[in-house]
Amino acid sequence: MFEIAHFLKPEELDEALRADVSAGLTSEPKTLPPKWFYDDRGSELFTEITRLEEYYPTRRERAILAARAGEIASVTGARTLVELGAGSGEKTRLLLDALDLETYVPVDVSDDYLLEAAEKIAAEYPELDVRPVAADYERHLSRIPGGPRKLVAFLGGTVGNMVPRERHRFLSAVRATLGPEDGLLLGADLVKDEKRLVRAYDDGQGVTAEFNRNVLRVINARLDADFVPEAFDHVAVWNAEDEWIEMRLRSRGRQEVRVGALDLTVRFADAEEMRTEISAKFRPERLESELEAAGYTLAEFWTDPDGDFSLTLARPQKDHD
Ligand code: AVJ
Repeated sequence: MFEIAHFLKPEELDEALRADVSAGLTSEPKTLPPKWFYDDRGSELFTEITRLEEYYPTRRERAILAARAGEIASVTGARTLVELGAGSGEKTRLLLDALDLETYVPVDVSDDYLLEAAEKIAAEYPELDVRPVAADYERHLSRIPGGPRKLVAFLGGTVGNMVPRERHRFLSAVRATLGPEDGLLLGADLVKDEKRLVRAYDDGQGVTAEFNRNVLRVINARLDADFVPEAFDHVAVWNAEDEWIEMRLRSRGRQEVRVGALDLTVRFADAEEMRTEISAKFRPERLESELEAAGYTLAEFWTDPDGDFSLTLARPQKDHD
């Protein structure tokens, strides 16, 4: 029906994976970036996570969007919606129903998912110009098409996957794509009771554990590696100093892993932990100061009734134009 604009050639994606895995597995301590969780199985596992009783963020953000979509429409007058990390699009519909849009630009790295979601939305909203873009929103922001009265949405709390320095760079790069009438709609999870936070990342059914191990399956399949996913335990801890959840994989015993495509042999000590994700949680003041430092002013700040999750509407600072 339509084509995806590809800013990411499959070779580039492969090259980025190789570079990340090679750097991560040879550093001390070992790390792997979370963006490689999301092959088809990883995306399905994440969808399963969003339905878990313990995992509150998706439900809370949806509640805020349901309550505020009308206000978002009237305050922004948005005609163009650019959604970064578009995913499955359930929450998107709340925005599409409320906004009076001409153009919808879903952006995601995983293009199978993207095309499927975009086709469904195009069928449901025949008046809407749907222009899916396969891109890495950390690298290709300036090339993503826009339109008049643009609202850039970055939902789900994915901003928490970045460390503060990366967040600043990312928020500034988004800011650089905004005109004076445009805005950023940012979903961010909030600091709360440690027990609830840890449970949200270490559920009783072990879905998050499978999601975490899935990154090893992705590396096995794409880089000809021989990780035994079951030989790693899922660990979720609250880092109180940095105020983020860390997911790690802990080696059960000593083991040696071969990554064929990198011609690399990696050794794990018994109980060695490899970090696979951070998920930062915010205090409202911090969110505001980070947005201000990146050239925004806070137009609206909403939470759900329990104050679990936040949705911020930020606008470009006037003196920056
Ligand atoms: C999709 C990045 C928002 O950090 O909460 C869920 C991913 N990791 N459970 C998050 C995730 C473990 C999720 N984000």
